[in-house]
This record gives sequence, C-alpha cells and structure tokens, in this order.
Amino acid sequence: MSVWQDEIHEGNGGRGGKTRIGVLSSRTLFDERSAFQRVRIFETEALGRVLMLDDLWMAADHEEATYHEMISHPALTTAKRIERVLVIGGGDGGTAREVLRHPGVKHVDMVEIDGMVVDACKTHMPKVGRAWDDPRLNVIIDDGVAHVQNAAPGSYDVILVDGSDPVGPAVGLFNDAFYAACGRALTDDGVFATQAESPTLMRDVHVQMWGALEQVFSVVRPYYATISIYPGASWSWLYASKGTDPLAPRAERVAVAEAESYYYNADVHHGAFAVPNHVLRAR
Ligand code: SPD
Repeated sequence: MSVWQDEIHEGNGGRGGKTRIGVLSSRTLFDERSAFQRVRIFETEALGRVLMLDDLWMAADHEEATYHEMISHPALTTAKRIERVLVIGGGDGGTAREVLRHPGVKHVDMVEIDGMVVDACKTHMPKVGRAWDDPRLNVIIDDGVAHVQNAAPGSYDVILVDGSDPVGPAVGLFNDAFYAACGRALTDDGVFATQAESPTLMRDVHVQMWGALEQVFSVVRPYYATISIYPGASWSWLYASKGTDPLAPRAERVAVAEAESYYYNADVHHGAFAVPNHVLRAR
C-alpha cells in the first residue's frame, strides 16, 4: 500500500504556518530506533530509495548526487593538498564516494556516530555508498565532535561535515567550539566545508553558522544549490579556510570531478558562490 511520508516544519523561518515535504512510499525497507535516532528507509517510485532520520529527509537515490557532489568538490578542487580527508557524519556513504573519486586522496576517515545508519544504508541503499570497499576508506563509528577534538593539530587537509540538521545527534556540529576544533585539526592550507541548512526556511541558522565560522577562519563563503527533498528546496554549504581561495579550483581536479558528475562542473562551482540579497541583508 502506498503511504505518504512527510517531513513537517512549523514556523518556517519566522513566516509562521506549516510546510511539509511529502514523498509517496510503496514499501518500508527498514524502520528501527538506534541509540540516537529513528532510522527509516523507504522504497519510492519517484525518488528510488529514500533515507529518513528522525522524520527528516537525508538522501534519495535520485536526488543525492547534487548534495554529495556539492559538499565535496568545491573543497577537494581548491585545497592545496587532499591526501588526508575527514568526513564527519555522511553515514549513507555518498560524501565518501565523491571524495574518493579524486586520485590524490590517500586516506579518508569517515566518522559517523550511528552505526545503524551505515549498516542500513549498506544493505538497503547500495546505489548511494558505492565506495565502501575502497581501501582508502576508514569508517569509524564514533562521535565526530570528540574525534576532531582529539585529533592532532594539522591532521587533515580537508574536513567535510555531512551531518543532519541541528537537532538530535547532530546538534554538536553547529557551534563555535566544534568549528575551532576543526580549525586546529586542519593544516594551514586545509579546507573545511559543512552543510549549512536552508537559506530560506532556516536562514537564521545559516547566517549564524557563517558568523561563527568567521571567528575561526579568515575565508568563509556560503554556496548554494537546489535539493528538492530538503526544506525550502534551496540548500547551502559553507566553505572555510585559513587563506585558500574557494574561487580558484584546480583545472585537473575539476576535470576529475566533472567526468562522472551529475551536477558539478566548473561553471557550477563559480555560480554556486553567488549570495542572494535576502541572505546578505540578514547578516
Ligand atoms: N535537512 C537535511 C540535511 C541533510 C544533511 N546531510 C544529509 C546526509 C546525506 N549524506
């Protein structure tokens, strides 16, 4: 029997009222509670298999490529070195998959707090995490905040934060202390990128993250793309560095990313960093 599954938002960034992002599911493939959250995977006609954590949409077979390419390639194409990469979160494996497309990447630590997400996605969403067997990938089931706090200074060339929204287990990925720890764990020419919520429905959070990162990094730039299963459909990431220019991608790495990408290319890279007026005015 087909059932509508909804992510519901109340308040809507101060506008009031309610919105919902509904996806019609034909079958529930997985539905369990971990120590951290409810993990569900649905079969759908429109989007293929779809992952929901605590009533929030995370990834869908036919809608994940844009998100995973955009969290990965702006950082990976601009960082001076990309040998050692840390992915925090990213339990569906999509971000690690994109990172590992770059031959210059020698080692990826993927630190996901919820082992149930990794196991469920390996079994039920194999189209997303296609790089689980890559010998460069080291999956660590642990708290990403503690991992980065305990990392030796300068441990990583690139840090990507692919967490959920700022409720539940991901809440620690949205504060100054965490960003400071990431700054310490990065090399001086390293690059940090994080998913940064909806610039429309969560504009306050987006702008607050931008300001908090500016306390740690000298270069902080938001960038944007459309993800239909996320609130507001307009989605954002924040790029941060100690000097590396986000708008100077290396042509050879862009070519690697473009070769198999669904969304990312050189023009997208530059265009994505255009900031809408309503966000600039909210700063
Ligand atoms: N509101 C959804 C925010 C999702 C961020 N992470 C998604 C996980 C995909 N790997």
